[in-house]
Amino acid sequence: MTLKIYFAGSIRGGRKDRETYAELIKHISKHGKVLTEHIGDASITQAGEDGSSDNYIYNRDMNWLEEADVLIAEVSTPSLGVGYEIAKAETLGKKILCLYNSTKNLSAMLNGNPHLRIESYKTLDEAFSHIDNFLSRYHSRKINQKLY
Ligand code: 6K6
Repeated sequence: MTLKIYFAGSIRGGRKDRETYAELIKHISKHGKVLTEHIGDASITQAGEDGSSDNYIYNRDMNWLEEADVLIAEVSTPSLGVGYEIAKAETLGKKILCLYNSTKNLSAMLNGNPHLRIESYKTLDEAFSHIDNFLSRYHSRKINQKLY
């Protein structure tokens, strides 16, 4: 069964980490289906407009979040939407990995939450290792669920 991954990254919170999101999404795609590949697109600006209404985006993204097996959020750039998605995913019982650049100061509301896996990185390779580690454990859990 293909793993479904919801990737969250800032849009209206600011797009300065957009290229990092694109690299992370490319790497995460080796593990399964990234439902939110567009988060890394250069065509999505901070205005975040593509003709879809905010209500359409909210409903679509919440459906994807429910469908997803795991959430991976890049949280270096503070974003209300990403914070909301993390809290929602926690309520839905999803496994959550939060990645942030080690030069940033993370909110205590994430850093202090024992239900989140939080990892900092200096290089993209370090971020990729955190992702591989997080998802490989999840793969084996899914396999066990299937067997028993
Ligand atoms: C769609 C296509 C191009 O532009 C859009 C419009 N904007 C959004 N599209 C998809 N997801 C969005 C959009 N705006 C916010 N989100 C969701 O909230 C994403 O899943 C991001 O993880 C998060 C970003 O929140 P803000 O508060 O930084 O915008």
